[in-house]
Amino acid sequence: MSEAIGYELIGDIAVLSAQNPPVNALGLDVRQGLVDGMARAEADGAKAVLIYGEGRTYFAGADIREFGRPPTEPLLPNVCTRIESSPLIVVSALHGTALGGGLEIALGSHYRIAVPSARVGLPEVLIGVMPGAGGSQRLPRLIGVDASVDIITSGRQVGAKEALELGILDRVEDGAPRDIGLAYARELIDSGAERRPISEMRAPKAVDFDALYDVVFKKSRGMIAPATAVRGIQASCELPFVQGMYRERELFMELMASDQRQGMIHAFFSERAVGKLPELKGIKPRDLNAIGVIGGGTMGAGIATAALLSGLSVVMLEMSAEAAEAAKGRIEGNLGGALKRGKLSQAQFEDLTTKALTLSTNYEALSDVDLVIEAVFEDMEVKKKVFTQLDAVCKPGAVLASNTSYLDINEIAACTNRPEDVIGLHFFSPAHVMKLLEVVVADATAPDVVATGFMLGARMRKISVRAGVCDGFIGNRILSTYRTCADHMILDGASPYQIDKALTDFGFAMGPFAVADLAGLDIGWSVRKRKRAEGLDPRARDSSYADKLCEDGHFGQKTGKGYYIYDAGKRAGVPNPDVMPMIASERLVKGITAREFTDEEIVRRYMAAMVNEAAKVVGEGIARRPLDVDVTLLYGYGFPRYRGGPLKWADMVGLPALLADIKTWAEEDDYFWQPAPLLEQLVAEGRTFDDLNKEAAQ
Ligand code: 3H9
Repeated sequence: MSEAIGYELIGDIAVLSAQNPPVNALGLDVRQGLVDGMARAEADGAKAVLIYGEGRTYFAGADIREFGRPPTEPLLPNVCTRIESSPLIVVSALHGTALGGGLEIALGSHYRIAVPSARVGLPEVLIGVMPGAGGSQRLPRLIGVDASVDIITSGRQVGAKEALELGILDRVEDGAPRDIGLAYARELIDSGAERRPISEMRAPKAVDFDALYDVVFKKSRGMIAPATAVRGIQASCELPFVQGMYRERELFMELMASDQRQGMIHAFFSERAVGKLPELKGIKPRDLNAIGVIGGGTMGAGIATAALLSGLSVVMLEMSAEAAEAAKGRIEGNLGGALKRGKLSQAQFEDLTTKALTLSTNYEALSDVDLVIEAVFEDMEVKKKVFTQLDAVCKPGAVLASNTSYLDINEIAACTNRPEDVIGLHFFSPAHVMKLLEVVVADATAPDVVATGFMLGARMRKISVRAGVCDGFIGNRILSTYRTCADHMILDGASPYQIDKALTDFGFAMGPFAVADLAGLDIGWSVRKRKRAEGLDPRARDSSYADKLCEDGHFGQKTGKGYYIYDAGKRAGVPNPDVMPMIASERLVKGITAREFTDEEIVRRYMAAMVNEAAKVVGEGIARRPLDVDVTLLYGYGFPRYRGGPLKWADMVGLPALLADIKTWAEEDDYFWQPAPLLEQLVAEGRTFDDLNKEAAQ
């Protein structure tokens, strides 16, 4: 028998225990072990079989590292059928997360018991596929179509209590999974219970599946797996079980062959890989209990909120008592949201806002904190003043962090006597909601300071990405390039509205102009002014129509007007009629005759600009690996997850075609479209960005 499944015979109960850490994924050894274990139990004359998982969980699903390789027997659907068709009573005892193929093994069992903390689910759509081992056929037979559609198309995890109410579980009990499972199996044998194969249950009642498909398709914003899963559920109503299984397999294999599956699995592994940096191996982070936040605007208040929610105490420093009170109000507003959603109790809310949060207007209040994050005005001189004061008051070993989104951390560090303690921690607004944290490592930053940055991110449940120092780090540097590309297309004839539409159709959560309105047009304006003051390259195409909006006091959503006009209380706007005339007059001044753009050309140019800059970011070592760029864009910039990230997307469309486009466009503008040396190198060597990810993992 395979070592991944342990076997014991306890009286007349055979016990199969999964032993495949960390999550008992159903790889080949585990599948073979289950099949062998069932045969052995039957040969040993057992009356019942108990299946449970050793370690932290029951099976968390198929081994997704095997996806994309040729399937190897025994296939998971057959394993589930083998378990179900056994003449013995089969009980599964669940703990941890019984997900995907894991829940499908449990559904192949005749009875299911779980500990109260267990969660179950069929999250396959979140990695671009659908249940492929009978989940779409057995679950609807067990709990009906509506609940199955909800669980399968959302991929959500269902707590034990709800799973019991729905009928997915038969029993929920405290105790070790092995103990409660054995007791349940004993009770079933003693009471003369029968086998209870779900495949023999009556087919569920059908609904209007075409209408349901349309609803799910629309809701999934370009993701194909959820709607495809609806067709699988439909088969459970319309076909006998065995044919339904064939249909499920067919649909599953279609999704398995899709780029979306590749993209989503890349995203899954990349978001787990970003924190694994060889340079941090064995490095112990510094102690972290209390932090200081300087500046209580939207960003600072968001950071303070995230820190409080992660159990840190916070000293909020502001310029005046009124500003400090206003900051407290913002933090209370943010925490109020968590209170409303039931994530915090009233008592916890009181504790966080009174005991854990201290307001101050005096730098001395920061003398004892372990880490300070400044979130003051984005201006180098202002930042330097802040860091000079921090250097004077903070205790030795305190981490001094800037939340700057563009400025040079080396220059900031140089104004202190402890540059090794200085780091960039770039949060995204609203900082208590957005998952991304760029940990910006300056030349002198000590490794344990970097490790502390990653630890802070982990405590705040963020996805932290290491970035090097350059204008805008990983995310904003790439953003400013693809945004510039959009501005060029506007000068040449496209409209902001066509561009936003083309890109939301591509899958972005929002188009760049709607994003600019949300972030505040003053941000881009100040960056443009700074860059112009630093001196633009004479070959760079500059555009000024957006400045006009700002000069007129229109900063986007916060002033009710930007590229769009926003009615009070509404998040979606309608096109601002002043914008196109502003663009037209700039074209006139520049002597540009507007031309037509197709949506396809818009996407091709925008994406090529993004990929080209991303390749420069990787080539220069600002991002350690292509996957760091992908995760940054996925979590901070609304890049569609099902496309994996810009560099995964680039690999899938093919690097030679992208480079050829860039070279063609360089004939009209050889300054903007300078091919990234790394892109040229990969094309010349016939390699991909993913090859670089793999090399870095070795
Ligand atoms: C499926 O079942 C298809 C079937 O219907 C049909 C098939 C024919 N495979 O997330 P963590 C690794 S599709 C391989 O850090 P947590 C993970 O990469 C599958 N590896 O821990 C990490 O490795 P490392 C349906 C997996 O406690 C380590 O385990 N199931 C798998 O925060 C720890 O993971 C899913 O989609 C896997 N399936 O969260 C579940 N899962 O240490 C996907 C995890 O080297 N998994 N690993 O970085 C999850 O949602 C979370 O991992 C889980 C644990 C909730 C289980």
